[in-house]
Amino acid sequence: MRGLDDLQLTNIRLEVDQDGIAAVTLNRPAKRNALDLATIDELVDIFATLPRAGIRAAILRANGDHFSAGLDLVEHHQKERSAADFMHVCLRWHEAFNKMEYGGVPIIAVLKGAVVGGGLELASAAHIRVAGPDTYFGLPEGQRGLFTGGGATIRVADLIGKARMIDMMLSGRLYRGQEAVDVGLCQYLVEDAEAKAWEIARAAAQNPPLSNFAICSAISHMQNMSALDAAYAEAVVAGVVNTQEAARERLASFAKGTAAKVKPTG
Ligand code: 1HE
Repeated sequence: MRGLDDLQLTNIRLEVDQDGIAAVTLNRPAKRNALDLATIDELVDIFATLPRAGIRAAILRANGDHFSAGLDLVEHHQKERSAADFMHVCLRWHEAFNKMEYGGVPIIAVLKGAVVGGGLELASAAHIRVAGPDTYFGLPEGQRGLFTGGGATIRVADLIGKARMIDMMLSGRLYRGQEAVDVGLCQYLVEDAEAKAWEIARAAAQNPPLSNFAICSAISHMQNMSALDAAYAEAVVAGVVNTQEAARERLASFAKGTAAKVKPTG
């Protein structure tokens, strides 16, 4: 099985720190981190590998002033793709983003500048979105004569509801600031998004990996099920997770009164 050291990366940088937290950095700032097929291939490889490499959490960040300008429009234009060609491109995007959403490793996205089109589709496959003050969100597909192909109809509609998504696509409406938080495009709006994302990742990395695996895969799977099947699956997952050794140790500590209490600080 291929490991992190076997990955061939050009458009994305990957670093792992001593706590097992991976920093995944989009690294095409001259092209505003537009997502060409090579970048999508690298995302597939990275997010297929992280879960089995013992990674505790991942930060998804970008070099330059913008998180991502979405689909590489120049590549798409130059390749003169057929409908079948582009369908296969989209399937590859889905492969990458599904590996992120269902992989079981917590992914925290650090957002700045443009988070538009496919860039928003990428951000919405992360589990937590942290935005800096200059972040803005858009779905300019309509203006470009395009349609979303990287899962926005599922994930962005899930975050903000279909009426807002349709408005963004028809009118070109951009969201930023507190309004972006209020509608659900991001959960945090902070001065230093990078620092906040690391703080969240370090907190998440303290949880037992099996708990994080369930949180970062089971909830998404269960949303695709009927309530009856989801309740069944939840019971099965809880059966496995809630009887793990790490849970026994933590509950023993709680029973002794030595575990941290759940109370607001400050
Ligand atoms: C690109 C792309 C791109 C920039 N594909 N090359 N996405 C969009 O419609 C957004 C298109 N981009 C923009 O509106 C602007 O570039 C930004 C607001 C993001 C940034 O503006 P700015 O002034 O900082 O940069 P720039 O001068 O526009 O671009 C710098 C370079 O990046 C330039 O290349 P250069 O070789 O001439 O220097 C641009 O061509 C290049 N660049 N964005 C390719 N997107 C699965 S379906 C998903 C459908 C979608 O994602 S639709 C949304 C597409």
